[in-house]
Amino acid sequence: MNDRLRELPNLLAWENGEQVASSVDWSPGRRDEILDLFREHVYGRAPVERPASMRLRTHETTDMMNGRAVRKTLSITYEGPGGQGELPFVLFVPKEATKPVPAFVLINNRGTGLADPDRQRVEGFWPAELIVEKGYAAAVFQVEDVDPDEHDGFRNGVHGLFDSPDEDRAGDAWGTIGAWAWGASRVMDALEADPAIDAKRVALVGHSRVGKTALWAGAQDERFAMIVSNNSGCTGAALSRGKKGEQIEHINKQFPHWFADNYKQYNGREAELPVDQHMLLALIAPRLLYVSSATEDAWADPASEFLSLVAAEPVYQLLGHEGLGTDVMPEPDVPISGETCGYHLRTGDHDLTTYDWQCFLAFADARLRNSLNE
Ligand code: GTR
Repeated sequence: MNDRLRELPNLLAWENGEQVASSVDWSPGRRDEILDLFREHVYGRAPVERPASMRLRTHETTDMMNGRAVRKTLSITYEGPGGQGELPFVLFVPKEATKPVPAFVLINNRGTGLADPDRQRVEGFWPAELIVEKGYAAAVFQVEDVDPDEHDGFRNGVHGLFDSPDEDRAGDAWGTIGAWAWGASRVMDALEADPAIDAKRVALVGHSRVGKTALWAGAQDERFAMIVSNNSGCTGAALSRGKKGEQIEHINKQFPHWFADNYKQYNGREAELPVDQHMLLALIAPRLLYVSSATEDAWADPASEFLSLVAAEPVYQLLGHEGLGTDVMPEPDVPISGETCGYHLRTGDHDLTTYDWQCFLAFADARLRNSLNE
């Protein structure tokens, strides 16, 4: 056993030290305890789930991709004490589909240029044509439409709408990653309402800061059948204890708005955190989970991303499934998968590429189409 695994908080021991005896104790049970620890110490608590005021509007339906897909432009509106918000998103649905199709949702933090809804620019970051060709719907939303990626004192975006402006901000109030995860759940609400979509087979994908977001969204919202976390590194897939590259202190200093304020107590004190990131991955069990790394992405630390997936395996097993099924890190560009989890290490830089998507799609072809949800 890798020595780093011995240092981790025990997934299968209750906070009072007793062992989790069987799958019956997982959910409701130990799973809720872990989820609450992440809310309290890391990502913060969202003050609202689906707002009662939420409305969905379809603005336009257009034939695209040489008639192979229909593009829908939609928006979700909601009201909070601080005013009204609007989250636009785009959805391509394969045209030849005769029944509801599974879908891939990309959370995009890199601007519409890399996920162009008009397809004037086609980039590997969001190969919507490839996704559609494989029989999936492809949806995308922009993070800044939910909450800006800057430290604005939580005045703008959904924080401005739903947080109480009068009170001091609580140590466990949601940060920006929590807000983006909330946005992903609202898009899921919208997909559930669309008869063209098989909402029991929706995969949520994020790269880097939104790879962290995809994991947090999947941990909280069990409607997502598959989560893909690409190069998510620190406070994403990677274990914090013993991590190389970016550490908690770096991330909290550079991005003070991403997490709950409480998380700053753990700057340089990883060993004192009551959780580590394998516990976040385990919250996705028994659903499908794919983690991907890149050889040049030392800041994210591929070895710590891989080991985290290995360390989540006991929960998949507790629930009667195989996770990744191995603790041997594969060579670059050799994707591996077990019954419910997949992993690859791409040669190259911190990025989301067509190769990564091909691996996600191959995994989904094998696992999501016959997912555990049925
Ligand atoms: C980096 C940050 C990483 C990662 C990345 C990104 O600067 O340190 O945690 O989130 O940004 O989103 O590209």
